[in-house]
Amino acid sequence: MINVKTLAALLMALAPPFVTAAYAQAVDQPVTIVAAAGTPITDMTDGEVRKIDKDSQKVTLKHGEIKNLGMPGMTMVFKVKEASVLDAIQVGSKVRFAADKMDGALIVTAIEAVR
Ligand SMILES: [Cu+2]
Repeated sequence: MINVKTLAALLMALAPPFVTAAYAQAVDQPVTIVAAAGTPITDMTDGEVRKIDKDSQKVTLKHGEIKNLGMPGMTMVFKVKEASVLDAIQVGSKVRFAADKMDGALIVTAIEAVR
C-alpha cells in the first residue's frame, strides 16, 4: 500500500531526472515539445467573412487554401467551436482562422480579424 508520504518521496526522487530530460529535449527539439504538449500545430488560413449566424454558431467564409484539410479556396459555411469567437468579427472582416475536422464536421477552432 502506498501512502501519501511514500508517494511524495517517490515523486521527489523522480522529478529531477525527468526535468533534466525535458530540458535537454527542449534545447534539442523545441518543435517536438510543442507537439508532445498536445497543441496541434495548425496553419492559419486567410479569409473574409460573408455571413455570421450566432444562433446556430455558423460563419460563412470566403477562404484561401486550407492546407491541413487539403481544401482549395472557396466560399463555404463553417461551424464554430464557441459562439464567443464570433464577437470579434463582422461581415466583411478580413480574418485569419484555423479549421479542423471534428466528428465529421468542419469546425473553426480559432478566428481573428486582421487589418
Ligand atoms: Cu472550403
